[in-house]
Order: sequence, then C-alpha cells, then structure tokens
Amino acid sequence: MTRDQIDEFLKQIKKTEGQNGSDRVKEIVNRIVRDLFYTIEDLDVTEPEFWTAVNWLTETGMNNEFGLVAAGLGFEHFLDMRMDEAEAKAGITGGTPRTIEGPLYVAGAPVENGFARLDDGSETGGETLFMQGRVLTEEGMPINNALVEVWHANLKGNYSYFDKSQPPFHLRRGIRTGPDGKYQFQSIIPVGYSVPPNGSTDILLKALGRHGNRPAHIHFFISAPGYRKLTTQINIEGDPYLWDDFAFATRQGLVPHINRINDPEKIKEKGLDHSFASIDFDFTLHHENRDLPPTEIARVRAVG
Ligand code: MBD
Ligand code: FE
Repeated sequence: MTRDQIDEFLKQIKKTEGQNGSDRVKEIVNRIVRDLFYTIEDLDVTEPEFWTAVNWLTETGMNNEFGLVAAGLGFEHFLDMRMDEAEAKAGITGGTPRTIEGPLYVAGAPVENGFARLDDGSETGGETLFMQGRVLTEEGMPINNALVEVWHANLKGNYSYFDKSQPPFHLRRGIRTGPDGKYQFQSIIPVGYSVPPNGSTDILLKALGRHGNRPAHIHFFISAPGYRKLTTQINIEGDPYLWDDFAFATRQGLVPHINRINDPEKIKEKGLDHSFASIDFDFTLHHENRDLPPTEIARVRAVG
C-alpha cells in the first residue's frame, strides 16, 4: 500500500475517537499504530509473523516478563539517558551516576540504622562482603537520615520474593544514615543474573542473536528529604559480562575496586574466621530541583 492509503485509514481510525478519553493516550497510541502500520508495509511483515508477535506479547504478559523485556531492549537505559540529559540541561552534572532499577525491587524490606546484614548465612561457598561509605551532598557534606535501600541476587543469580526458595526480604534491606551520613552492610558477593531459560525474553533475545546475562551487581535506591532520589547499581569488577550487560546498565564510576581483607585482626574484628571482600563507596545526591521531572518514579512494584 502507499503511504497515502495508510494515512487515509489512520484518519478513519482517528475519526472514531470522539471527545472522551485522554488526549495524551490518543497521541501516543496513534503514533505507535502509525509507526507499526508503516513497519508492516515497509518490511512486508507476513500474517504468520504478525500473529507470532501477538502471541509472544500475550505470553510475555502472562509470564510477567515485560519489565525484563523493557530492560533487555534498552528502554530502561534509554529513560536514564533522557533523565541525564534533562539534568545536564539544568546544569546538574557529576555525582554518582544513575542506572536502571530493573524489575526486581520489592518494597517493604526491613530498615535498620547505620548497619544491616543482608544474608541469612544460608548461602555457602560464596564470599563475604562488607560494603560501606557515606551519603553526601554535592558539596561533600554528609546527609543525615538518608535511606539506603539495597537489593541483590544470591549465589544462583536469583532474587528473593521472585525466587520463593529464599526467605522473605533475603538480600534486601534499608539502612538509615545518622549525622555522619554513614552506611554499612554485610552480605555475600552476588552472582550475575540470567533471564529465565526459554521464557519470552530469552526467546526474543535468542532470535536477535543476543544473550540475556547481566554481570554481578548490587542495586540501590538512595533517598533523603530535599534531595533527588538516586537509583543506581554497583558492578562487581572482573565479571566477564561487566561491559556486556544485556540491560546496558554498567557505567563508568559504578565499578568500585574490591579489597580482599586477609589481616587476621580485621577478620577477627568482623567476627569471621575467613578473609572477606570489602567495598568503599560514597553516594552523592543532587539537591531537589522542582523544574525537573522527579527521580522518584511512579511504577507498579512488588510489595513483600
Ligand atoms: C536484574 O537483576 C536486573 O537488575 C535487571 C535490570 C533485569 C533483570 C534482572
Ligand atoms: Fe538486578
């Protein structure tokens, strides 16, 4: 069909809309439908191809994998790029880089003051991790009463809540800073995540000749009254997927050095009988800015 014929049909569809409904939704949906009509025409998408896609969408919804698809197709990182750009235009630069939330946050984790242990000791064969630092203003001043929300995978790359074999809120905590802005947690160094084998995301990525692996990482929400909420992650250095993340989330500045602590005094201090890994990492928050889109993002999330 010609563009004119397609546009004629789009006009006919548009005419059915009436006054009710949302102008915003109308604009977005009509734009997407137009682009898809053009795609079908230009690429001569066959009917079986079209229905394969419809079926894939149905299954992706039934599997609750659209959050994963959004990450894997780069949409989530693209939204980060747009937020970075909006901030840069407003003169906000530097500080701790943001990176994607991903689909595996669960609200309601226990909150502790200053320090939390995330793992329940049941994960064996892994490496004990202590991670610590401060939450700071752009000016380098400690932020009191900041909330450090942290979540990560276990040694199989699985997240509690979604993996029902782990206890509630395993490897998930909130840590509240005091006047010194300090946080610290004890946990285990996680293993990288892979999309569910033979799931919708896996099927799509394989058809694209891609993999569905993420390097080992730890997620954070850092928030404090009067500051822009920071959504970010740190990566575990040395992971083979460090710069080959299927979700495009690795960023310079988010790969801290891991110190291996072998000093018997320091090991004893922690109540351990083996060496451990230690990461020092400060988070810098930007002041709240009412001219910018908020970084506290409304999004349906699991509640544990
Ligand atoms: C993850 O753990 C994750 O962080 C993202 C972005 C996507 C899938 C699994
Ligand atoms: Fe993750």
